[in-house]
Amino acid sequence: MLRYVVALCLLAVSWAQDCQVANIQVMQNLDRNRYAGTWYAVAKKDPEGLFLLDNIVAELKVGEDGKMSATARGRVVILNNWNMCADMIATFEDTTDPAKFRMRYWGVASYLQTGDDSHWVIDTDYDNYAIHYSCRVLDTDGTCLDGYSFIFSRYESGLRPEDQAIVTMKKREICLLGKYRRVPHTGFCNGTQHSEPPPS
Ligand code: DAO
Repeated sequence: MLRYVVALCLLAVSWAQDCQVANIQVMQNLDRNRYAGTWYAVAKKDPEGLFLLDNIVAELKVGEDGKMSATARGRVVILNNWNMCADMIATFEDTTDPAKFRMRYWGVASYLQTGDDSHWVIDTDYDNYAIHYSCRVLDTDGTCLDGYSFIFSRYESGLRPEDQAIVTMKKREICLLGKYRRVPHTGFCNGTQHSEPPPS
């Protein structure tokens, strides 16, 4: 029996490291009610044509029908140099895997980005960290050609030192180690809508 467990673990590790999107391991038995709540993005691997820059906070909710939805806010630059806080809304469509969703999103203002991306929960302990992953474009070899990933924390100040090792391990497993930038929280998007018009 032990032999089979070890073999399965080895298989899982090798799958996790071949960078095939289809083999990426996601959170087992995700409990969406525990995943819900406020998450601060503390690191981000950007997609091509990045959108949300920093001060990114997401509020996830589970409705009475069990469906997940979210609002998110973050600093964006539009029209080349107009700094503003984008208020975004997202709805999630379930799939056969409880940790894999389709996420449709749009801005409260019509000039903000809209999209329909995957939203995979790679890992979370619910109370401290969550690792999100989305591949937008698959390469012909099955790896991800364009995608993005957020490292979320329940704390604006960042990850607890004790969570760093597991997050680093997961970044490696999804082949994104070294691809993230820190997401600062400066208070730019706190309070009511904040925007700075482009210099004239
Ligand atoms: O910022 O470059 C980018 C792409 C991400 C766009 C996603 C916006 C909607 C955010 C909802 C997050 C819910 C967890």
